[in-house]
Amino acid sequence: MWRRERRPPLVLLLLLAAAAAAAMVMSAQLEVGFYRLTCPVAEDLVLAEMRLILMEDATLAPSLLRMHYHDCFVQGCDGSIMLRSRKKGKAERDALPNRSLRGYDAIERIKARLETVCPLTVSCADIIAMAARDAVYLSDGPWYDVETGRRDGNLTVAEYVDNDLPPPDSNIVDVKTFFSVKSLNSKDIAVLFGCHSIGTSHCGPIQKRLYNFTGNMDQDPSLDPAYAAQLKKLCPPPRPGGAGGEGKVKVPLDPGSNYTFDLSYYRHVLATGGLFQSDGSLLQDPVTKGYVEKVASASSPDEYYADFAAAMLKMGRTDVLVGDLGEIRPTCGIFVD
Ligand code: HEM
Ligand SMILES: *[C@@H]1O[C@H](CO)[C@@H](O)[C@H](O)[C@H]1NC(C)=O
Ligand SMILES: *[C@@H]1O[C@H](CO)[C@@H](O)[C@H](O)[C@H]1NC(C)=O
Ligand SMILES: *[C@@H]1O[C@H](CO)[C@@H](O)[C@H](O)[C@H]1NC(C)=O
Ligand SMILES: CC(=O)N[C@H]1CO[C@H](CO)[C@@H](O)[C@@H]1O
Repeated sequence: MWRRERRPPLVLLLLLAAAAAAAMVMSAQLEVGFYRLTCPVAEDLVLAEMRLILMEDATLAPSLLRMHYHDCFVQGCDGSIMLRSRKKGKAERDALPNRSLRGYDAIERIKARLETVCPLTVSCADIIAMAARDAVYLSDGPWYDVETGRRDGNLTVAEYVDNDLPPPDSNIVDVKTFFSVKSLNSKDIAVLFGCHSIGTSHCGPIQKRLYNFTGNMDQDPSLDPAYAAQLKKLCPPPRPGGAGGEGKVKVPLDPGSNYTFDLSYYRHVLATGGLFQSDGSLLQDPVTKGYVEKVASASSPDEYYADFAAAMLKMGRTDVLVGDLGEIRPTCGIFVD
C-alpha cells in the first residue's frame, strides 16, 4: 500500500504491522514492521537521517534507490553490496558497474546512528531497503510500507555482478531473461524501470548508442534524432583509447524532472526511446509497451504508485536471508571474522 501525501500516523502503522505480523507467523519471512519490538525507532530514524543526507546532497536520492536494485539483483537483498574487497577476492562493490554506484557512506552513516540506539539489530540490507523507499518518498514519490527482517550475507564476489545485472544495451529479450531469474515478470519490468524517473548517468553507457550502434559509426535509429542531438552535445565521441565514459559529465535519465519521482519517465520513453537501449526496449514488447502507454497517458499517478509499491516489495524479497540465516554486522562494509 502507498500513500502520496503524508506518512501515516504511528498508530495506523502499528496496526498494519500487527496485522501483517499475524498473517505471517507461520514461517520466518519478511514483514512490515519487523523491528517494532527490537528497535521501534528504526524506520523513523532512517527517514530522519535520509532527510539530512539529502539536504546535504540531493543527488544521493537516486543513488540510494539504485543501490537497493543492485543489492537485490546480485546475491539477493542481503547487504553484501556494501562489503569491501579483501585480499582474498574482489567484492561486488568493486566490480565494473559498481564504479558509478554511490551512497555507501550514506548507508554507513545511517547504520552508525542505528548502532548507537539498537546495537547489532538492524541489518544493512534492511537499511538499504528503507533508504530506497525514503529516497522515493523524499523525491515527491509515493510512500509505501517497506518489508523488513532481512539479514546480511557475507559472501561477495565481483563476478556475480556481470552475471546478474543486465547491461544498458540490453534488448527486451535480454532484460526479460535477467529479470525472470529473479521471478520478476514483464509487468514488473515495466513498473520498476520507472526508477529511472530520477537520477543521472555517465556518458559511457550511451556512447555506443550515439556513435557506433552497429559498429558502423551509426546512431541507434530508435532514438529520437532531436534527443540524440541534445545528448551528443553533452557527451562528445569517446577519444580513441580514452577511458570509456567515466568522465565528469552526467546526463539526466528523465530530462526536465530528474529530481522528482513522477510519471514523466514513461512519456520520455514513449517520445524519445529513452536514455538507454534498455529503457527503449520497453517499446519492443506488447505487454511492456502497453504499460508504458497506459502510464504515459494516466491522469492520476495513483495506479502507477500502487504498482510501484507492489513491484518494489517483490524485488525486495529476492533471495533474502531470514530467521537464523546470515548475520548482523556492526559496520556494513567490514567482514566479521
Ligand atoms: C535493465 C535494467 C537496468 C539497467 C540496464 C540500468 C542501467 C543503469 C545505468 C547504466 C545507470 C547509470 C549509471 C551511471 O553511469 O551513473 C543507471 C542509473 C540508475 N538506475 Fe538503473 N538500470 C536498470 C534498472 C534499474 C532499476 C530496476 C532501478 C530501481 C529499482 C534502477 C535505478 C536507477 C537509478 C535511480 C539510477 C540513477 C542513479 C544516480 O543518479 O546515481 N535501475 N541505471
Ligand atoms: C539532474 O540532472 C542534472 C544534469 O542535467 C544534474 O546536474 C543534477 O544533479 C541532477 N539531479 C539529480 C537529483 O540527480
Ligand atoms: C565501432 O565499433 C566497431 C565494432 O564493434 C569497432 O571495431 C570500432 O573500433 C568502433 N569504433 C570506434 C571509433 O569506437
Ligand atoms: C559468514 O557467515 C556465516 C554465518 O552465516 C559464518 O558461519 C561464516 O563463518 C562467515 N564467513 C565469513 C567469511 O565471514
Ligand atoms: C563508490 C565506490 O565505492 N566505488 C568503488 C567501486 O570500485 C572502485 C575500483 O575498485 C573503487 O575504487 C570504488 O571505491
